[in-house]
Amino acid sequence: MTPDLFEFEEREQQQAWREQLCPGAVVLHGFAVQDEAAVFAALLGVTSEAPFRHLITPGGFRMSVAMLNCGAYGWVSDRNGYRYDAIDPESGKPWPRMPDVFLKLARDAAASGEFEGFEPDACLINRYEPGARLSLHQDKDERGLDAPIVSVSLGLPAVFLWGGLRREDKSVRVPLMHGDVMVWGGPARLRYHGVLPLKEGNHHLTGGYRINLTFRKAT
Ligand code: MD6
Ligand code: FE
Repeated sequence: MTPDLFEFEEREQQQAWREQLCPGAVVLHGFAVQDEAAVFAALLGVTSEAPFRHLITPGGFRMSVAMLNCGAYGWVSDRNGYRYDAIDPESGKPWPRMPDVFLKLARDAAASGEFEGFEPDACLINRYEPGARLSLHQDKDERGLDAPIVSVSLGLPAVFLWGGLRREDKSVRVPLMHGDVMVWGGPARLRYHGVLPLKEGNHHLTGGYRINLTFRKAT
C-alpha cells in the first residue's frame, strides 16, 4: 500500500479533516456526512411547514438564492432593509422550530472549531439552483457578533469566495462539498464572502440543488 493511499483511507474512515482558512475560520470537511440522513429528513420537515422564497434586496433586486428560516428568529430582506424577525412575513406566524439534529450539529461543529457554548437562535436555509449565486457580503445584522457562525453545505458542490475585512481585499476560492461545515468567528467574523454561480449536477439527497444551513446567534 502506498503512503498516499493509506492517508486517503484514514481520511475516509474518520470522515472529517480540518482546514484552517485563517485565525477564527475553519472548514471541517465531511463533518455533517455521518448525520446526512437525519439532517435531510429534518430539512424536509421544515420545508413542509414553510416554503422557500426569493427575497427582494433593499435595492429592489430578487435574490437568486431561495431562502427559508427555522428557529426563534429568521433573517429577512425587503425594500426596508435586512433584519431578524421572529415572524415569517409570508405567513404571519413564527418560523418552524429548529430541529434538534440541526442544533446538535451546530453545537458540535462550533466546539470542534474551538467556539464552545454556541447556542444559535436562528438558522437560515439557503437553496441554490444552477446559476444562483451570492455576491460578496458581510454578515453583520446579528447582535451576537461575539458568537461564531456555523455553515453547513449539503448537496451539490459550490465555490465559496473568502475575502478580507474590506470589500476590495483579494478573495480566495474555497470549494465546499456535501457535508462540509465552516465555523467562523472571532477575528474572522466580519470577513467578506460570497458564493460563485452554482453548476448543474445531481446529488443523491438534494437532486439539482445545493442547500446551505447557516446558524447564528441573532439576538
Ligand atoms: C452559503 N453562506 O454558503 C452562504 N455567511 O451558501 C454565507 O453567506 C455564510 O457560509 C457567513 C458565514 C458562513 C457562511
Ligand atoms: Fe454570509
